[in-house]
Amino acid sequence: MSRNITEIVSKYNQNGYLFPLDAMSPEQALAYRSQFEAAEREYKDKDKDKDPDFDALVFGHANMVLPFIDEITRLPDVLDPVKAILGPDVLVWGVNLFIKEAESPNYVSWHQDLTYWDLNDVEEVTAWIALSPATVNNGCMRFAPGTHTREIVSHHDTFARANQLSRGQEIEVKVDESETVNVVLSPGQMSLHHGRIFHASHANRTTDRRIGLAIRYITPAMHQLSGVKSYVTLVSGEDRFGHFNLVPAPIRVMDPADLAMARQAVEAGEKFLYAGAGGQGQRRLLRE
Ligand SMILES: O=C(O)CCC(=O)C(=O)O
Repeated sequence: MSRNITEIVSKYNQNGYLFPLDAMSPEQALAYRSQFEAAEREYKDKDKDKDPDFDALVFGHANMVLPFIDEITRLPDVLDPVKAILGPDVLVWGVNLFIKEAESPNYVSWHQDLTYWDLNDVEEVTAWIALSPATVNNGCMRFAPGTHTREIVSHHDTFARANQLSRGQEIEVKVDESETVNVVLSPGQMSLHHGRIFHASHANRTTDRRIGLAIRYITPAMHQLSGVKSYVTLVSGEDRFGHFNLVPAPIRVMDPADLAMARQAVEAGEKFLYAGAGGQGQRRLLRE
């Protein structure tokens, strides 16, 4: 898709999403995937007992502990369309690595992102970058066009084991599947989506992993309604508000100082992400 900024903004505003956009070359995507999988081998499997938080840190704040993920959040081809939507001042509020293992039943139920994020406004956009192919068979995202114009609808928590969301939350509105679109992406391509769009994804029925990096960009004018100061990185322009804790780029892969900061970020997020969940949602990713 061409990089006509006016077209990007108008299509995004109309549908609540936009894809495919080129975030990087397929070769670069493969190289980032290899770097991530090397870090997984080194820290997740080997040191699981030493650092049981690997999954929680990497799932929610990979950009704070893995420099190559921070680098992706700052790539011009990723940031330019985001800035067209949000303006020149941009923070990264969170980075979720959504991995569906080969032949895994894990899925994502229909939801609206902003439901539990405790943010006061909708000046947010997610860039979802494919580090592997995202296909119908391996559980690419699906969007319900135009639903970003709706307010946040009721969700209920299911805590379903195979649901990859923090509370297994799903919307209580019937989604007409025939009117949804499959967000099929090649490695290196990305989609952009609005924080109120209805979206979901099926299980992975293939023999390879499906790896997507969901970067949550917000403007510095936003704030947490609860007063919690979340931990963010400034990736464009300036922060003239001071509503968040600004975190520097990580020093090296899984550096202890960065890990300590990322742990604080996880703890801050838990104050609102699991509010009202009766303790059920706490670090549930550790058991997946
Ligand atoms: O990766 C997926 O399948 C779902 C991602 C998602 O829900 C999101 O990025 O908001």
